[in-house]
Amino acid sequence: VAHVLRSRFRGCLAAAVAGDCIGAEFEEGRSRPIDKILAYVDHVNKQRGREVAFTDDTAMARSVASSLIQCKGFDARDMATRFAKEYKRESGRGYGGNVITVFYRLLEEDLQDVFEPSRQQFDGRGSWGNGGAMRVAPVALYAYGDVEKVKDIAKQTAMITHFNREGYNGAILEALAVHLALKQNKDEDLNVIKFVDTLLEKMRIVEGDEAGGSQSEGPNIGQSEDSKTGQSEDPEGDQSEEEKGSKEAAASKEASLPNQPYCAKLEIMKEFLQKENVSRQDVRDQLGNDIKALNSVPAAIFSFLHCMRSVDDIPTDNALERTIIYAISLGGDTDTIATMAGAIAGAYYGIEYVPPPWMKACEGANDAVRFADQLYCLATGE
Ligand code: 8NA
Ligand code: MG
Ligand code: MG
Ligand code: MG
Repeated sequence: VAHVLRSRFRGCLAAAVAGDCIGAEFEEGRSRPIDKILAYVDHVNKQRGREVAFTDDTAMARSVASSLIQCKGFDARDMATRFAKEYKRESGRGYGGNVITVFYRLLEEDLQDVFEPSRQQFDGRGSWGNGGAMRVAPVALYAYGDVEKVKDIAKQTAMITHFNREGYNGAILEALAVHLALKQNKDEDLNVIKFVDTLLEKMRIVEGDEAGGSQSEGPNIGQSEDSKTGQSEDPEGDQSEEEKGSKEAAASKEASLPNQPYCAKLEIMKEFLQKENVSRQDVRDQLGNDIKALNSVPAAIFSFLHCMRSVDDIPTDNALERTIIYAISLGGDTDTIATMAGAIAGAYYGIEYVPPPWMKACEGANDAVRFADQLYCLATGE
């Protein structure tokens, strides 16, 4: 069992890298004809020596992973500094247009509060871009044993650059999807509807907790994750099971309200998964495919679930490969949707499903395996 889990940790980070590297070729394009994508994948498979470069998605995921590993937990200032220094070192990785102003401020020597630059983005609204979600997979690995910790660290890692509720909630949803994929028993067929229902149940609480609530409180600055593991700080710790139940029921009634936008998209996803045929145009129109977290995390999760079965115009038996190709074929923010879909698929299928030519061609794929092994040690104590 242990080697299976290790393989899934590796698969998660390696497939995330592959999705970014291969997806980057098609970024910003309108929907691409599937033949073009298949031809490009063919070309990648035949690469000899020359690497396919990763972009901001992987650059930032590497900082998330190395910070968690070096600090043996979440340390906001350490992670923020890694993001900013990495940007300074290689600024040409295709970063989002506004996040770079956060990086410059994070490099200021007299900065007191690492969340302050992010909080000030867009006149205090914070960024709703998918930059928090695209890099979150290592968090799901590190916090493997504890779903509350997955949510908490996912939110805080995102908030370093993405203070808008849609920005960090997208990171929470992506982290939960990776977490759930890791936990699936592969001896049983994965029930795609149940998978979405589980995410819905969790996101109703995430989005319900905050409905109408202030988002200006922010996380506990400078507090290391280790120093606040006390159960007493669990916000639901003093509630009875009954109270929790009624809270869930109330939240469930509100699921389709516009202040629970991720739940609304998960409901649409369920409808799509129950249909025999769903066109890519429907996915683009209703789930989205752009740089907003809300318009890309759902598309990534859908790509994974949709590609459990064969897809007519993608002639491969490898479901992980199919997932990444399908994610790219949705067009729009292709590298980011493919990296997020890849992380989920890799966490489910394991490293054996990542095509060896991709491991060879994609820059940083072998580093991803090393990060995964270190996170595996931290998460399991092995
Ligand atoms: P970000 O935080 O700079 O956000 C990206 C963009 O979203 C900003 O430049 C704004 O135009 C817009 N935006 C975000 N929040 C708001 C708001 N509250 N009000 C108005 N506009 C807003 O960057 P990020 O880290 O979220 O990165 C997101 C994407 O950018 C990733 O896909 C990444 O790969 C990169 N990127 C995307 C493309 C593309 O697909 N078009 C191209 C190059 C780079
Ligand atoms: Mg990118
Ligand atoms: Mg790019
Ligand atoms: Mg992108």
